[in-house]
Amino acid sequence: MTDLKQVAGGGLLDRRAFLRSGIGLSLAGFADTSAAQALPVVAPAYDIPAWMRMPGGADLAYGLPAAQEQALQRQQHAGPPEDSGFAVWRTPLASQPGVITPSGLHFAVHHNGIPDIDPQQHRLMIHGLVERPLSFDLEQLARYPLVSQIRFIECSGNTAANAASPWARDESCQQLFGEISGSEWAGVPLKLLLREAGIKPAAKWVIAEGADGGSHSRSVPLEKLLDDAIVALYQNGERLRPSQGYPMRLLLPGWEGNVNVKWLHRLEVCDAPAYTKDESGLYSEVLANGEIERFSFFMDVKSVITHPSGQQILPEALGYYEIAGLAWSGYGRITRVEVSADGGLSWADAHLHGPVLDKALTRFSIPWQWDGRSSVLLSRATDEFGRVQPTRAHWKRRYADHSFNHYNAQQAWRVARNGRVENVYV
Ligand SMILES: Nc1nc2c(c(=O)[nH]1)N[C@H]1C(S)=C(S)[C@@H](COP(=O)(O)O)O[C@H]1N2
Ligand SMILES: [Mo]
Repeated sequence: MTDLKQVAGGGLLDRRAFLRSGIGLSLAGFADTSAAQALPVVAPAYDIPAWMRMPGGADLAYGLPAAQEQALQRQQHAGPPEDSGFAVWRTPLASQPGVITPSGLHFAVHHNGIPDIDPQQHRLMIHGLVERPLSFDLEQLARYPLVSQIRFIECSGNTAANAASPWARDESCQQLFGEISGSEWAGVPLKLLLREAGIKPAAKWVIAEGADGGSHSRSVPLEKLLDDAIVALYQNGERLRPSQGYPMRLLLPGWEGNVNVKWLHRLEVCDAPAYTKDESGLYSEVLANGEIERFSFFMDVKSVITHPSGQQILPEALGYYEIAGLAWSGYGRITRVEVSADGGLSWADAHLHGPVLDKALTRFSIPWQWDGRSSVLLSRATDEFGRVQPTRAHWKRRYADHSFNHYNAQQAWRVARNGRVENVYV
C-alpha cells in the first residue's frame, strides 16, 4: 500500500516522509485525506471575485493584522480582581508557527499593573558597590552599541495547572502553556554599563528594581549580568511594548520570567542578595523534603506539541497529520525532540526546524498517520547539556505536592476517537 516507513508505534512516520513522497497529503492508501482540492481537468467557469475587479483600499500609517484574524488574541487568566494590579495574559501558542511571537500577542505577567512612564523622565541608575554611580536616560542608553538576541521568556508559573492539579484539566495549549513567548530583543549589554560604573571587588549581586508601583525587585548574581544580560530597548524591531516594560527592561536569557525586570530603573550592586518579597515568596519553590529552593533561576528543558493540542479537533480519522510543536531550554540549545504516539511506549526523532538558537524557541515536527483510535501524543526534548524533560511522576517526586513553579514535565495530549484533543496525565 505505502512505502512510508513507520518509525515508531501509533503511526509515526519518518520525519522526511512528507518531502520524499512528493505527493502532498494524499498519501497512498489515504487519497481522500488531501488538504487541497483537485482542480478539474477542464477549467470551470470562474467568477472573478470583487476584489480583483477594482482598486483596493487605503493603507494605515501603523499596520494592523487582517480584520479576519483579529480573533487571535491573548487570553486573560481569570481570577485576580481587575484593580488588584495582578494580571496574567497568555499567548495563543498553538497558532504560532515560528520562533517569534508577535509583540501584541506576547504573554504578560504584571504584579502592579502597567505604569504610565514618561520616557523623557525615566532614568536607569547604577549605584552601590561601584566606583562611579551612573544615571542614563533613554537617549543616552541608545548611544551604546546595541546587540540583538532571539530569546524566549517563560514565567516560572507556566503550565502550573499540570503541576498542582491532581487531575488533568481539560484546557487549551494557550491556557496551559501560554506563559512563554519568543522575541528578537535589542539592547545594551549590561557588562558595558557595569564596567563603565567600575565594579568594586566585594560586588557579587545586583538588585534590579522596576519603576512600577510595587517596586518589583529581584537579586541577580553579578556573573549573569556580565555574561549575556542586556537592557532591552527594542522588541521585534520596535520599541518595547508597555506590556513588556517600556521604555526598558532587564533581559536575562534563559532565566525565569520574574527576574526579567520590566520598566527597569535601578541596579544596586551589592555583596549579598536582598531577599526581596518577590524572591522570598511566590518565586521560591518548596521541595518534596520540605526545604525551600530560592533563586531557582534557570528555566529547564521543556517542549509542547502545539498541533494537535488541547481542545483542538482533528477533522477526520484515518488521516495524515503533521505533529508540530515548540521546544526550549534556559541552559542552551535544543539538540533533540522525540515524539511518541502511543503514550510513551515507543519514540521517534522529530525534525528540528532551523535556526536552532541558544535559549530560544525551536520548532519541531514529525508526520503522523492517525489510525482513528484513541492515541496519546507526547514530546520529550533534550538540550545540548544532555538535560532531558522528566515524566510528570519524576517531576512530582522532586517538589512538594502543592508546588507549581518550574514545571517542565513531558506533556501528553489524548486524541479521542472523535478527533477531540484533551490534556491527560500518563
Ligand atoms: N517591574 C516588573 N517586572 C516584571 C514583572 C512585574 O510585575 N513588574 N513581572 C515579572 C514576571 S512574573 C514575568 S513572568 C515577566 C513577564 O514578562 P512579560 O510580561 O514581558 O512577558 O516579567 C517579570 N518582570
Ligand atoms: Mo512570572
